[in-house]
Amino acid sequence: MGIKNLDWRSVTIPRLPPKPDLMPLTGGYRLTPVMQIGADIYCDSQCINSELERRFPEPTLFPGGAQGMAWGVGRWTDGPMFNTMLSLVLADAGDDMPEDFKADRGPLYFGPGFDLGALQKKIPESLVQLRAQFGWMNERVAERDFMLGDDAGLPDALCYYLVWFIRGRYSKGPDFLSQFKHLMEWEQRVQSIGHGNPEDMDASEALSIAKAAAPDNCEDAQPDPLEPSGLAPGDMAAVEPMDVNGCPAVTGRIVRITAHEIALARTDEHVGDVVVHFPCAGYRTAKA
Ligand SMILES: N[C@@H](CCC(=O)N[C@@H](CS)C(=O)NCC(=O)O)C(=O)O
Repeated sequence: MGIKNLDWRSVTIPRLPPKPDLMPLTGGYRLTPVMQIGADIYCDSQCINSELERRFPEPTLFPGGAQGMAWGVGRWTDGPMFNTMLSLVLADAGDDMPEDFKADRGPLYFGPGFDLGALQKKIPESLVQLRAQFGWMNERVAERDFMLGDDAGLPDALCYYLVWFIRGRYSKGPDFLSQFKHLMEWEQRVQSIGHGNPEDMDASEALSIAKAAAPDNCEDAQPDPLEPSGLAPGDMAAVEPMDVNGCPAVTGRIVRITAHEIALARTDEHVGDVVVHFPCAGYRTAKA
């Protein structure tokens, strides 16, 4: 939002399920963040960023024409690196974590056999892994202002949230980060971009907006003969995130399916007809 200097409204959702005002919009997807534009709901920051770039192309998230591999940075920062960060942060918080938070996030990220003691033994290992990977980011900005050059882009947003997370959520975060001099200078530059122009909004207003709007039913969407799953617009499908455990699949009628996006039409008594959009990378789709 900051890179594109957008005006937007911010609805704070609960940290823990049930998330009763989110479920009517997403049909069961519980992760944070979710973007709503009218009756179109975009799940996962990958899908959100892609839609923002499509609707608001300038300034681009891909300065220098870097689209393509830049998306792959997200499968690293949002995948294995985020997981190692969580392992460190949960282990470090230990018994200071509220019980309900521990009981939710532990199995969500580490499966039903989640064992806090085992994560605590792995703290040095996690730090070794993170030192190497933050080291890569640090090198990348040693001689340039942003990850792609003179202007901020998607990889800056993807890397920044990990720096923000470890600084604020790991008790020794500021000390740990102090070894990455260039990254800390870059952190300041990213912070000064800001978040565009957010304004708070009540969840109830977001639901009313969805109810009053008509979703993009993607009427121009064509079946894709190369679609590996054989699914096509009109089929019922169920979509679930692959990086976490125990998240219910969202079911709906496919209105668009491409190499990068799957969009499902659903109806809910609180919000009427909506279309829920997911990225393909990192999400599993099955016929329903
Ligand atoms: N791949 C997702 C990951 C989202 C994610 O893991 N978000 C965390 C918050 S940082 C989350 O949803 N935690 C559980 C929750 O909020 O219920 C994305 O990029 O949007």
